Amino acid sequence: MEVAIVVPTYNEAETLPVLIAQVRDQNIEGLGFVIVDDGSPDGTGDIADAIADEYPGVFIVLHREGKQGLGSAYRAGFQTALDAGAERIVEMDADLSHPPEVLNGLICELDHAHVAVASRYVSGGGVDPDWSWGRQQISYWGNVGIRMILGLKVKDATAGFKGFRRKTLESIGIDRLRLSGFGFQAEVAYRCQKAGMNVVEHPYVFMERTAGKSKMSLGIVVEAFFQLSWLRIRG
Ligand SMILES: Nc1nc2c(ncn2[C@@H]2O[C@H](COP(=O)(O)OP(=O)(O)OP(=O)(O)O)[C@@H](O)[C@H]2O)c(=O)[nH]1
Ligand SMILES: [Mg+2]
Repeated sequence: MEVAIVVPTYNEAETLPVLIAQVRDQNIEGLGFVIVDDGSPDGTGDIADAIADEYPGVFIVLHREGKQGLGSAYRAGFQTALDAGAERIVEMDADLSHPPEVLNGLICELDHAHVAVASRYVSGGGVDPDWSWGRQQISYWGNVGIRMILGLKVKDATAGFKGFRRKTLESIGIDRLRLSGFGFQAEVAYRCQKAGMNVVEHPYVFMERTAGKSKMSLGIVVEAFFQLSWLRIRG
């Protein structure tokens, strides 16, 4: 596979097939998927296997035992994509929050950038218009707070819709990434900045999930703030 779309899943039986169909509709050359399922009780892993059987050579489905966190799923997925020879690796959520129509534009950015961040906070980007004012503020200021803690230049530090050149992941070192939950995305952004990568932001509008359940909780956010502060101190 030339372009690997890495998708971590935990109980996304409803949305994963829709996401895959929408991504395939984008006619991306050399497209492949790496699905990382953590034994979803709703059968997402079996659904992924069934779709993979329909399109031989396009999918790699990793089945891991029990929920091990988003960061750990991405580390495994990135490594698998590299091992499969992918030159461009894109991470995206399974819950349709990240619109597949953005993929071609995002991947094209990698012609001239090491990292392409799909961004809510550049001109043309945004969040679901149905979000309440309060929800928008929490998301916006949470992002500002994390940028301040880590000294990040990238405007959207928390969303997990990004593309990387193969060399980028090789040089930041997947093994070095430590954070498992919400902080993982910011940790990746921090490592890319510290390694001197050229990061560009490409606008998109984040959509609220309409099916399945969020894995986000206040505990995860608080944990991320402590972990990211420690990351900044430690370097
Ligand atoms: N394999 C695996 N996937 C996970 C895990 N936790 C979350 N995911 C997946 O990671 C993606 C992002 O998780 P979400 O629950 O949507 O988190 P979020 O987008 O930050 O939060 P919402 O805005 O509430 O949706 C989804 O595709 C999840 O299914 C996990 O422990 N293991
Ligand atoms: Mg989500």
